[in-house]
Amino acid sequence: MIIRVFLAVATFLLFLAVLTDTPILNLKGVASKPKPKAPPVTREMELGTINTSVQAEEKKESIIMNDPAMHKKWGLAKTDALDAWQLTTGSREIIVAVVDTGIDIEHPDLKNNLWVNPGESGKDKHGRNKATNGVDDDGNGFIDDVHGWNFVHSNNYLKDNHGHGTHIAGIVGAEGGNNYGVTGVAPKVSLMILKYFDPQSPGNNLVNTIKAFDYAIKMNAHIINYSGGGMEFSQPEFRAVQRAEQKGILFVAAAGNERSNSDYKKYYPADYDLDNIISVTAINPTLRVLSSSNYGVKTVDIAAPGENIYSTLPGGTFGTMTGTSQATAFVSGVAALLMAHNRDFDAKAVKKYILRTGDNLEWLKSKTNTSKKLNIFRSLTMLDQGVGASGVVASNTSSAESDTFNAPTNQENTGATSLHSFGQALKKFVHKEDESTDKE
Ligand SMILES: [Ca+2]
Ligand SMILES: [Ca+2]
Ligand SMILES: [Ca+2]
Repeated sequence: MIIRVFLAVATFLLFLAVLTDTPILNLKGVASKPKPKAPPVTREMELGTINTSVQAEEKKESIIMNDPAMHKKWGLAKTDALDAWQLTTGSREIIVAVVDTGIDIEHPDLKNNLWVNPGESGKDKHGRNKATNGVDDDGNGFIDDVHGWNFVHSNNYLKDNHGHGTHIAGIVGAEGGNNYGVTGVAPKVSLMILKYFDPQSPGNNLVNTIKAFDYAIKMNAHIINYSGGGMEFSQPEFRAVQRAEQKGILFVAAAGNERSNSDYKKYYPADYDLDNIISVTAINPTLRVLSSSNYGVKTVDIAAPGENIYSTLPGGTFGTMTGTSQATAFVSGVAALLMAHNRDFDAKAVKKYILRTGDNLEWLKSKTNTSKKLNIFRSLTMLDQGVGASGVVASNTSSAESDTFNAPTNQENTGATSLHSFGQALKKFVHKEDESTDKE
């Protein structure tokens, strides 16, 4: 009998608690409530935990994030923290399929980075907008699928009434340089929105998940970001991810928030034995794997920031969330930058670069198969310096950036070049703004 706890319901309630100031619900308690009967095979949302102090902080900082003056600081933060963006800020040509709870398509920090289906945009022969003419103009089986598809309700209404999908999309690719809000890891990108879960219509979301993967494959996504999962192997899901592999599509998957060792308790799709999958666990500001995150020296590939991550939320707002979902989105953003930087890269090449250029951390040896945490700048810099995917530096390459290349691979020493530092810089800035706002 396949039983899968549906964490998304619990996290949705938590999200409501954030919005309504209701007392915090115990995630563990909610998630472990006995079910009246075995639920259908589902995929969980890997949101992880939110605590009350973070919620209070979130509300306060949401206001600050909407401050029109903050873009000045953001410019500084970008210069100091993400040197990687001097190499590339991404490209609208790179498509990341965000298979999640939908998105706030009107969010000012996301709307310009939505994927636009070329076959469902522009005018039809009657002069009508193809996006709204009620016709499947590109004949792909989906009517007016201009930014993606809602597989829960089989329509193009992508509204996110959970919050998770909007948050993930913003981490991957909130618009950079628009003097507003936050910046995704890939400031320029095309976000294909594939809604597989709706808390108001929970059903067999594994079926929706697989349909969403096949849409991404059919419509030429370069990267699939998936923050859900479950403990049971699904042959149809495995085959769908395999179809993505055969097409060179990278599949970035959350390691899961089960607090378990995935080497012994597998978590899917992250742990399918396929070469295009990157399994991501989450670390906190001290670079330690979150106690809620799955780990595994055989199964989990890399660690990325996943605690109190700032990103977009529905209603044009911003806030923090925690979990391997968030870490996964960081990796998808970096993959998008890598693909923008080298259009010849397929899933395997991108995977090799990301996994081999991270920062080594002693304590990750027992948590991941690479012992590494994500480092966007290093991966792009090594790419520029002719480092093969084998990790060997081409002998004829040298540049002004060699210092960066030779920087110690030890953690805290990655300075302003790491994503972690970027997050820290952001946090510092927000708190600074916070203080000055209080004084006024
Ligand atoms: Ca269509
Ligand atoms: Ca149409
Ligand atoms: Ca922005």
